[in-house]
Order: sequence, then C-alpha cells, then structure tokens
Amino acid sequence: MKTRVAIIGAGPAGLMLGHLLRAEGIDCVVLERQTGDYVLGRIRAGVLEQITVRTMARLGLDARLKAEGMVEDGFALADGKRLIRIDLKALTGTSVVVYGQTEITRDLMDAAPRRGLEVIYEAGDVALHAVDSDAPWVTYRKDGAEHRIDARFIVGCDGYYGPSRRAIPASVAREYERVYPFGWLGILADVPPCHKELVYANHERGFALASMRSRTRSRYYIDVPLTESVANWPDERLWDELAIRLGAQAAANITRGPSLEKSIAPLRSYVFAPMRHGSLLLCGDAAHIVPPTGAKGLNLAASDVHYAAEALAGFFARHDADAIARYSDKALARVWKCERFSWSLTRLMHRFPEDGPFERAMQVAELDYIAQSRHAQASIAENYVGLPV
Ligand code: RFL
Ligand code: PHB
Repeated sequence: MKTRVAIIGAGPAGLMLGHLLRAEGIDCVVLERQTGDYVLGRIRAGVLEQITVRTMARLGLDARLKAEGMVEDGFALADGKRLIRIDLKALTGTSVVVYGQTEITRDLMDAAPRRGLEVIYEAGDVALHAVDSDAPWVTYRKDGAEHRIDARFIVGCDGYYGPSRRAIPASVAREYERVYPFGWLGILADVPPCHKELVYANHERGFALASMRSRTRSRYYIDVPLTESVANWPDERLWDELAIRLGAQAAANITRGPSLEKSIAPLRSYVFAPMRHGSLLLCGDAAHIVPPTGAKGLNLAASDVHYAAEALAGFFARHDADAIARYSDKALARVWKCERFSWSLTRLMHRFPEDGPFERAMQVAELDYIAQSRHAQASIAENYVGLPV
C-alpha cells in the first residue's frame, strides 16, 4: 500500500491528526496495535483546553462535546483548611471543558469511516524503516500476513511505549526525565461530583483530586507510594481517605458508590528531543509525558498535532520543507512550558518523601501567597486554560 502519511497509534493524537490531514485532502493511514474497544476502555484525561476544543470544532466533530461537555470557569486548590478558587474566566477570559478522553476518542473513531480515514486496528509488530530517507515505510502483521505501507512521512503517535521514538538514532536523541516517587490511585464512580469545580488538595496525609466526567459520574484520585497496590484499597478505604484529604468543605458533599474502574498510574515528567528526524515526526505521549497534575497530556497531544498538520499541509501544498524542519522547535517550545507548569503544580501539591519541615513550610507559604495574590492566581489560570498555540 502507498500513502502520503503513515500514522502509528490511534489514540487521540493519531486520530486527530488523521482527521486534520483528511480535511486538507492529504492521504494517510492510521495503524493501531489494539482493538478499538481496548482503546476506548482506557480511562484517562478529563479536562480540555481551548486548543483541543477548537480542533474538534474545526473538524466539525464537536456536536457531542458541545452538548455534553461541562464548561468549567474555575477550579480550586485546597490546603486542608480552605478552598482557594482560581477564577479562570475572570482571570483569563476563557474556561476549560470537562469531557473525557474516551469520549473524544469515540467521536474521532466513529467519524473515521464517513470521513474516509482508514484506521487499521490489531496491527502487530509495527516497525519503521528508512526514516532518514525521503521514502520511509512501515511494516506490520495482520491476520497472519506481513504488510508494508510506503509513505512520504511517518508520524509516531504511539504513546510512551510505542516503537516510533526508538527509530530516532541515539546519536541525535536527547532525553530529559524526572520520575516521581508516587502514583495516582484513581476511582471512577457513577455518583454526582462533590463540588461543581475540580478540587486539587494538598493535605498533611497527601494529595487528592476531585474531578468529574459528568453531573452523574465522578473521578477522584489520591497519591500513593509506588509500592502500593489497588488490592490494598477497597472502595470504602479510598472514600474514607478522600474525605479526609479533600477537606471538610468538599468532603461534606461526597457521595460514595461502587468503583467502575480503579487503577494506579505512575507520575513522570519526560521530554524527548528532537521531535522530528528525517521523515519521522513525533506527537503526543510518544515524545513527552507530564504528570497529570496540570491536566496537560491530552492537550499537549492536540497542540503537537496542530503544529504537525500545519507543517505537513505546508509541505504537500507548497513544497515547504522548512515547515517540516521547524516542527520540532515549535512543538518543543510549548511542550517545555507545559512541562514546567505540570512539574511546579506537582511540586506544590504533593508530599515528597525527602521533604522536611522546610519544604512543607514552603508549600504552605506558596499556597498562602496564591490565596492572597491575584497575580499568582492569574499565572496559574493562564497556564491551566492553555498557553497560546
Ligand atoms: P495514547 O493515548 O497513549 O495513544 C497511543 C496509541 O498508540 C498505540 N500504540 C501502537 N500502535 C501501533 N503499534 C504499536 N507498536 C503501538 N504502541 C502503542 C496505543 O495502543 C495507543 O492507542 O497517546 P496520545 O494519543 O499521544 O495521547 C496522549 C494522552 O493519552 C495522554 O497524554 C493523557 O491521557 C494524559 N492525561 C491527561 N491529559 C490531559 O490533557 N488532561 C487530563 O486531565 C489528563 N489526565 C492523563 C490523565 C493520563 C493518565 N494516565 C493513566 C496516564 C489522567 C491519567 C490517570
Ligand atoms: C481527570 O478527570 O481524570 C483529571 C482531571 C484533572 C487532572 C488530571 C486528571 O489534572
């Protein structure tokens, strides 16, 4: 098979890019290792920045997002004593939208056949070839047979564990990494949220987050040591811990219910550079990971895809090879700022095992400063709703 762009991975990055390229009349094929149902079964992000909302609108795939997404004009930081509201709307003029990654993925997936976007699920042993040439190709196995796709570009949207990043030679690659000594234990339940906006809490006992998917579905997290296992956290224990960490105000309104999903996700900050080598571009988690504290992962995937689609459209419409050459620097400039925000919010809101009384006093002072300073709140708000693309 021959195409212009071979996209590896049908998560939000790969599907969004596929749709953007099809909208520009650029042929592409998406290869996904898993089944569609498996991809939809992953419970992940919930908070959308404007870049993600705008991309879905531009694609004309935002009907459900507009109908079901919850526009959030603010969120709160809790320090065990009070809720510090960050008024996103008043401070930045804009908001975020709560709409699950699962729903975005479903909207993109459902629209693929009618938009002529070919997605090949259950593609095994995907391998990239000749990425530093002008004629790269991808091989994969499906239904017991080996297949080959020849392309002008390959875009790796295959997440942190996919093969694309590894196709860039070690001699040109740089990696930056910070692994955190805790993970987030998340619970999804069909109960109304305890608060109308998200609450991020830093309590003596650790971090907690009250989030939601809809008016009847809640998503909560606490941080736990990496050695913890889900088996140690029956639902009641987790609800008890959330009620303590979120503070009296939010806890008073918690409705408990059986977990639909419960899992532990490790936290990591990671950047791979460059995000392009020869005819291979990387987008989303394939190139970088942020800790979930800033709600940036999915949104960064959307901004990468925006830059990549622009570069590829420039190349195919105007033979603009410079557009491709600029992609990595352009994407990384935004990636690093989002890494900084996610890292700093993680640092502010979690207890690190190495922290002593001094570090704790710094967190208390910073939260107190944020509570009193409109400038500090504005900086957090500006980053949370999403930096310009
Ligand atoms: P994905 O979603 O991991 O998709 C990659 C796809 O590539 C496929 N793949 C392969 N396909 C073919 N061949 C191979 N060899 C392949 N290897 C892998 C995979 O099966 C998969 O389908 O990456 P993408 O598209 O870059 O999207 C990134 C986002 O998924 C991720 O950044 C966010 O979920 C992060 N994240 C959050 N982001 C936000 O913006 N807001 C949030 O509120 C938020 N909360 C979260 C999060 C991530 C979490 N976890 C579990 C990591 C909360 C959590 C708990
Ligand atoms: C979520 O709802 O899953 C969620 C919300 C905000 C975050 C991270 C995760 O910062």
